[in-house]
Amino acid sequence: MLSREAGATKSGQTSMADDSILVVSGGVGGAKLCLGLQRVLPEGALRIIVNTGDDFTHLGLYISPDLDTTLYTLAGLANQELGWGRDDETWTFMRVMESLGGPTWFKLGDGDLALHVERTQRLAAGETLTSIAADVAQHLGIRSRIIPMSDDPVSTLVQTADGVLGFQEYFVRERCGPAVIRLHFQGAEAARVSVAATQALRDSSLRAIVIAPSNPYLSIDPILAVPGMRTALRGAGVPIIAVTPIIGDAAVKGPTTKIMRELGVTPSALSVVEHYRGLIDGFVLDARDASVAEQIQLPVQMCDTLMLTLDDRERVARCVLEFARRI
Ligand code: GDP
Ligand code: FO1
Repeated sequence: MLSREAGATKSGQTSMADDSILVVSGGVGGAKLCLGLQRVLPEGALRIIVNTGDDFTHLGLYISPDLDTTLYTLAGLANQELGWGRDDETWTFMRVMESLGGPTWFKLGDGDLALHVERTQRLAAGETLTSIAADVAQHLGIRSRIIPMSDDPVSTLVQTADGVLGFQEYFVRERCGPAVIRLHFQGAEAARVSVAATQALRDSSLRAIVIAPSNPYLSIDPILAVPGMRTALRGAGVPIIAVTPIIGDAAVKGPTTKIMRELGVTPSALSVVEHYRGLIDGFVLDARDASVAEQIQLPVQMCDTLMLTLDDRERVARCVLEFARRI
């Protein structure tokens, strides 16, 4: 069950998976694990509910960073160096924009631009983000299902001492500099869990839910803020496992521990467990943090969670699947 080694074969367009795994994910950290899972699972077995709280409109274009990081990563097109956007990118558009005195704080590569233009005009024509993501995934040859958390607008707002910032203003323009006082997921109260997410959670093939090693505050909380999402996750009746995004007292990348400190939370894997307590049934802890395993008071799987290489991503994926089978 659940692994390619267990007998599944590569096959055609439709899902051949008898068992499925659903990952709840943000951008770069989540996509690393998703790539590992996609590589070790049978085709079609991976479904991913992705954060859309980072989405915004820039230069008239609808930008969905976590969806696109997931799409590019699973298609093998991701820019590993930047952690966002496409590999082998060119930047003529940005250079010309700069020469015209236009805004350059948020960089759109020439190739990446095509996806934003295509999505923006399809949204304007009435298509849903879900259907566009599924279609783009198919065009990129991705066999996993990439599902936005909602088709309704949810925007993460960051309250800082200097005022409230839109997520990308905080993250990219201000480089996460201002101290976070509070996060607000604007629109979440009225948003509905996407139909595709609900279907994936009700699918009788579902065997486990994995909360990716994503930023709990910026990437996972917006997903959990959509009314009905927590109930749907718990209601799926399968083990929910979170993978630590923290090793020791540090994040592998990004502002996770800075934000934890600013919110008055001790940066540690234990704090991540507390954040998810009541939702999760088990926790994947980094082996370097073995000394805190006993304090977790939930089933724990230890492994080296650092994913630098493709082999690392597959190793962590196998570790998660083995844990899912065990609990
Ligand atoms: P973003 O939306 O692009 O910021 O990406 P995510 O929220 O999905 O991921 C950011 C989180 O991923 C950070 O807290 C990182 O510590 C974590 N992360 C990134 N790479 C790794 C890794 O190799 N191993 C582990 N355990 N966590 C990672
Ligand atoms: N991140 C940056 O740090 N600088 C950028 O100029 C930038 C552009 C960009 C364009 C498209 C896209 O999908 C993502 C982009 N990101 C950029 C990533 C950024 O949006 C964040 O990493 C995520 O929102 C956090 O998940």
